[in-house]
Amino acid sequence: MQMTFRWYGEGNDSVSLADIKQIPGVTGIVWALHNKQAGEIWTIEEIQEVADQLAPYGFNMDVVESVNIHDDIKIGLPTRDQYIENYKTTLRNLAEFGVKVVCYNFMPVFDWTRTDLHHPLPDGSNALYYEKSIIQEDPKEMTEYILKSCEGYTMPGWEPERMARLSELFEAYRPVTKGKLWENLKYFLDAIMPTCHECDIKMAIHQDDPPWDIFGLPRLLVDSPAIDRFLSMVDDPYNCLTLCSGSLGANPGNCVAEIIRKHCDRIAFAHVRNLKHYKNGDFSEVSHRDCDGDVGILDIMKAYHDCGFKGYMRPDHGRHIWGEQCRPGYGLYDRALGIMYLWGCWDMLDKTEGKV
Ligand code: CS2
Ligand code: MN
Repeated sequence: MQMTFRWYGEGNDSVSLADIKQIPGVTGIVWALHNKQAGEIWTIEEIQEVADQLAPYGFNMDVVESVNIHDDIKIGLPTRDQYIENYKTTLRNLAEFGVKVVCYNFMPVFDWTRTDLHHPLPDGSNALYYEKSIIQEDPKEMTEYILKSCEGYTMPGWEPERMARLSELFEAYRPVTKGKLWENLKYFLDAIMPTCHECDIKMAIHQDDPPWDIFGLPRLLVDSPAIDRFLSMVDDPYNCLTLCSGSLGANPGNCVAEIIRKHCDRIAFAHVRNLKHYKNGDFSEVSHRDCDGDVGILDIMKAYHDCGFKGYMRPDHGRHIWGEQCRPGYGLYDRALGIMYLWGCWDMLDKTEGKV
């Protein structure tokens, strides 16, 4: 397993590379060009800038999260072919820098959705929270709340320019049934797989968060049967998963450890985070410690370890603790604690098996 840490880039993150360097065992930075709109080509010069920032710290840049997919590809418009060509060019440019995994998602309109970005927890910290009853018919109110609560940062998938066109976007997605969205995903992957082989880059889809339809929009990657369908639909070793325990785990019916054991060879990137369910369908993000939540962090780590997982891993969202001012879910402190917990599990499993 190779431990990584997500970083939003110089001037775009409260966490510095020097801070990350002091977290034990982190070898790679999960990065992206966050100023690029979906569909734009990432140029060699722009990628070089990030490479130059990481080099002094000895971090690799093997994992990108995310190269976002243009809505026209998800909707299946004739203009998608040009955006797919652009995507291939970006992959070729990334390959020049040794990038190995590209994380992406195929969610219509929104990326992850929460109703409260600073929900108080009993210990005095706060975390991302989803209150089911708030997600009703009209997404406007929730969108406005998210945009004003993100501490001045632009959150991927919630770009104000896109959000300003919300009704237009919903209108464009109207004819896109779940079946159609699957077809459009397959069309995209079939088109780019040869480039992935040529570039030795694995495409790693992130599950939908939360893993159910919201605001009448279809969502695909929601449970184990959907993951089976996805992997067999394009049965190619370069068609992989970013397996996100927190996204899948929002549905108590999903057993993340089982999915790992079934598909470990197709998991290129592991997001490990915990959350706590409430009876009414609400959920709260919590610390990475197994007993603080319900997703089964110990079973998950054991499953990765038993399968000899060699891919990339990162802690996912953290709580906001010790008064840290940061991007919602992406502070330094709780994610660093998360890493130490994940290493604790991993090292002990190594030890038990006589590997260290
Ligand atoms: C989120 C997402 O759960 C997560 O990892 O922070 O924003 C995720 O990065 C994207 O959905 C991946 O494309
Ligand atoms: Mn995730």
